[in-house]
Order: sequence, then structure tokens, then C-alpha cells
Amino acid sequence: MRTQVAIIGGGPSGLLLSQLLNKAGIETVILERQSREYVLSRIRAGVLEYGAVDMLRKSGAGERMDREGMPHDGVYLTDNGKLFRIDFVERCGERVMVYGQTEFTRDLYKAQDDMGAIIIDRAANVALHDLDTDRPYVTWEKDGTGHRLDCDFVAGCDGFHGVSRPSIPDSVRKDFERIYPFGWLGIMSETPPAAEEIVYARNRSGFALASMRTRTLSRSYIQVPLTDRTEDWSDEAFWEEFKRRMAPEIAETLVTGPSIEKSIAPLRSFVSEPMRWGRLFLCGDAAHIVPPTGAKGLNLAASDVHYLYEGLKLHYLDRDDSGLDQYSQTALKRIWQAMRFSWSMTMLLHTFPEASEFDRQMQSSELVYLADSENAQKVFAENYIGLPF
Ligand code: FAS
Ligand code: PHB
Repeated sequence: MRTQVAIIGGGPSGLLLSQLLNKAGIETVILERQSREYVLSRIRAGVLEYGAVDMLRKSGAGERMDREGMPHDGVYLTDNGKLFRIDFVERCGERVMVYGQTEFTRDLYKAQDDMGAIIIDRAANVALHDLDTDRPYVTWEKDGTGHRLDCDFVAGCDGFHGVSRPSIPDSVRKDFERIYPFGWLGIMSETPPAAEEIVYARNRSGFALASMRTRTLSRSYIQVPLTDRTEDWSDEAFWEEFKRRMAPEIAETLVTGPSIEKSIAPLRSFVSEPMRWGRLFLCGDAAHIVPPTGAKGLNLAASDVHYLYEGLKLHYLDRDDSGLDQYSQTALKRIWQAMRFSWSMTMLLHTFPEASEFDRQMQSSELVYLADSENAQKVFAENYIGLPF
């Protein structure tokens, strides 16, 4: 088998890159380790920056998002019960789109199927070869048979636990990491959202987040110790703690209900440099992980895809490698900005076991400043809606 770009991973990064390249007449093959059902069963991100919204529209897969997605002009924050709102449109003239990653991924699978794209799922033991030559290739097994795909380039879109990042020699790679001493317990419930926009709550008992997928499907989170397991939390215990951490005016009107999904995600900040080695280009979670506090994970994958797509298009259509040569440096500049924002929101809104009274006072005073200062809100809004690509 031969193609122009081999894409490892059929998550949002891989699918969006493949869809854009195919639309530009560039051949791809996606190799996905899991079944499509499994990929679409994962509950992940919920907020799209306007850049990611534009990318999905440009890919030709944005029609359902525009019909079913929920544009949000702002967010609420609450500090031990005091609630305030930041208006993105007023501060920065842009909004975000609430549209679940699962639906984003589903739309891309449909668009790729409609184009007759080659997506090989349940591809086991994917391995990358001769990346530092001009004739790289990929091997895998499926149903007991070995396969080989020759290609010009390999896009490593296989997430944090994928095979692509480790294919870059340790002597070349530099990893940066911070692991946070807590996780997020998230539940999905068929209940109306706690508020008409997303609410980030800082509370002495811990962080909570009220989000949604539709007007009848809520996504709610509370900070929990890393030692907690989902079976430690009944729905009743979750809602009681969630209401304790939310502002009273939100807790009083909250409609609770049974969880239809419950999971705990650990939080880490992680970046691996460089994002290119020879003919391999890393994209999305394969290269970086952000704590979900800033709603940046999926959106950073979209900006990586933007830079890589533009570089590959320039290579194939104009025989110009400048975009590919600058990919890692260009992508990392935006990644580090989003890394900083996600880290700062995580440090601001969560309780830390080792924090002193002074540390907690610093969190409170920063939230008072954010509530009162138009300039501070402009900086927050500019980062939350997404810095330009
Ligand atoms: P993904 O991990 O989504 O996709 C990688 C794909 O590669 C997967 O389908 C995987 O099966 C496949 N793969 C892995 N190894 C392979 C191999 N060896 N061979 C072939 N295929 C392989 N972001 C937010 O913005 N907000 C959130 O609330 C949020 N919540 C999250 C919760 C969890 C539990 C996790 C893990 C992440 C969350 N994220 C969130 C981040 C998430 O949305 C990612 O940023 C997003 O999935 C990135 O997409 P990809 O880069 O495509 O990686
Ligand atoms: C979500 O809806 O899952 C969500 C929203 C905002 C975040 C993180 C997750 O910051």
C-alpha cells in the first residue's frame, strides 16, 4: 500500500487533518487502534474556540455544529459563592461554541466516509519506520495479518499514549511536565444545565464546573483527590458536593438526576519538543496535554492541524517546504501560550493540599481583580476564546 500522508490516530486531530488534506486533493490513510464505536464512546471536551469552529466549517463538516451547537458569549466564575460573568463579545468581539468533542468527531467520521477516505480501525501494533529518511513507512497487524504502508510523511495524531512521540529518539526529545495533585470527577446527566453558560467555581471545598452538551444534557465536574475512584461517589454524594461548591443562586435552582456516564480524569500539563523528527510530525495530544480547566485540549489539536495542513499543502501544491520546516516552532509558540493560560486557571481555581492561608488569599484577590477589572477580563477573554492561529 502507498499514500502521501499516513495518519496515526482516528481522533479529532487525525480526522480533521485527513479531511482537510483530502479536500485539497492530498491522499491520506488513517490507522486507528480502536474500533470506531470505542472512539465515539469517549466523553471529552465541550468547548470550541472560534478558530476550531472555523476549521470544522472549512473542512466541510460544520453543518450540524452550526445547527445544534450552542454559541456562548461568556462564562461565569464564582469564588466561595460570589458569582460574576465575563462577556467575551463585549471584551474581545468573539464567542465560543459549546459542542461536544464526541459530536465533532462523529461529524468528521461522516465527512470522511462521504469522501471515501481510507480509515483502518482496529489496527494493532502500529510501528513507524525510516522516519529520518525520505522513504518512511508504517506497519501494523489486523486480524492476524501484517500490513505495510509506504508514504511521504507520517502525522502522529495518536494522543498521549500513542506510538508516535516515543518514535522520536530520547536524545532528540525534551519533555516538560507538571502533574496536579487532584483529578476531575465528571458526570453526564439528562438534566437541564445548571446555568445558561458555563460556570467555573472556586470553593474552599474544591473546584467545580457546570457545563453542558445540549439544553437537556449537562456535563458537571468536581475536583477530587487522585486516590478517589468513581465507585466512591454515588450520584447523590456528587450532587451534594457540587451544590456546596456552586454559587447559592445556581445551587438553589439546580435540577439533579442520575448519571449516564461517570469518570475521573487526572490533570497534567505536558509538552514534548520538537514536534517534528524527519518525516514525522506530531499533532494534538501526541505532543501536549493541558488540564481541562482552560478548555484548550481539543482546540490546541485544531491549531496544530491548521499549521500542519498548511505546511503539507504548500509542499504538495507549491513544492515549498517552508511551512513544514517552521511547523514545530510555529505550533509550539501557540501551544505554550495555551499551556500558560490552562496552568494559570488551574492554579487559580483549585484547592491545593500544601497551600498556605497566604496562597489562598492570593487566589481570592486575583478573582476579585478579575471580577472588577475590565482589563483583566479582556486578557481572560482573549485567552479563553483562543489566541489567533
Ligand atoms: P485523542 O487522544 O483524542 O485521539 C488519539 C487517537 O489515536 C485515539 O482514537 C486513539 O485510540 C488512537 N491511538 C492511540 N494510540 C494508537 C496507536 N498506537 N495506533 C493507532 N491509533 C492509536 N479537552 C478539553 O478541551 N476539554 C475537556 O474537558 C477535556 N476532557 C478530557 C478528558 C479526558 C479523559 C481526556 C483523556 C482528555 C480530555 N481533553 C479535554 C483533551 C482531549 O479533548 C484532547 O485534547 C483531544 O482528544 C485531542 O485529540 P487528539 O490529538 O486527536 O487525541
Ligand atoms: C466540558 O464541557 O466538558 C468542559 C467545559 C469547559 C472546560 C472543561 C470541560 O474548561
